[in-house]
Amino acid sequence: MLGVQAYQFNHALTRSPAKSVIDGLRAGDGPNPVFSHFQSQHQAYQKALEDAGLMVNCLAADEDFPDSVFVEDPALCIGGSVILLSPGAPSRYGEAGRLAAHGQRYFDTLIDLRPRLAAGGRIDGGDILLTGREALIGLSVRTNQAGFDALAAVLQDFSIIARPLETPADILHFKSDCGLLDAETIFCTEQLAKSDCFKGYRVITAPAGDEPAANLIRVNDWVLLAHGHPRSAELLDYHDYQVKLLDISEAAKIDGGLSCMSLRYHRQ
Ligand code: CIR
Repeated sequence: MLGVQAYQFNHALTRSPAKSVIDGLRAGDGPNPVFSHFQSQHQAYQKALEDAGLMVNCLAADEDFPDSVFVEDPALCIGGSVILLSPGAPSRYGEAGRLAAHGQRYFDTLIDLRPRLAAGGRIDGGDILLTGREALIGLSVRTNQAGFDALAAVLQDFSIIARPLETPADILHFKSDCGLLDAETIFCTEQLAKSDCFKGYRVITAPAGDEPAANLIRVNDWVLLAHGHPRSAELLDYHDYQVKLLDISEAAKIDGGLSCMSLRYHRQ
């Protein structure tokens, strides 16, 4: 299907946070991120990807889109290909178009899903978990059935079966609450674990109170985990995963996590 494991990468694409990131979308009415702290946390995040063996290319900040630092949402990578999606939040509609300009430079192939979508079709990368066996896609406030259908058809060309799931209403993105640990294992919140969507996988459940830790990313030999969740870190250590902690408190203020700040991919 991919030729490598779903957590093996040699490249990543990121985008510097814009000053407008302080206006990023958020569910609550919490404080704005502090721009300078966001920048330094983003730099540490990129360094962790490099330390895990990836070549990281960082796009210039795009002030027109406060949430554009979250590059995972307007696109999906399969091997060295990128599929431009159609983000579900109105203020983010234009983000896929901004990525299109970079497609030829950083990826082997660019596929644009947008012309293939039925009217009103929307899908965010944050709702897509590639496991190496299949694509688990959470229908959510950002991803609808038309978005799912269009992507599922494209994934067939990569011999990937897409499975639709329901994202619980209080969760922004499906992957806000889960991450892949290895080909067989998923780390997730208790709420998702109970929903039965990971039938056939080994599931490790985040301790109660550690829900934000569920959005971890496995990158080659490393598991990147949000700082501030020592019980999750211990649990993963117990299961023999090599964990690196990253402070992403500024991204978290606008509902961002670890997965959404990069597109990780594998070029031959
Ligand atoms: C948004 O609401 O779109 C951003 N403030 C956060 C996006 C986080 N993306 C993700 O979890 N995949």
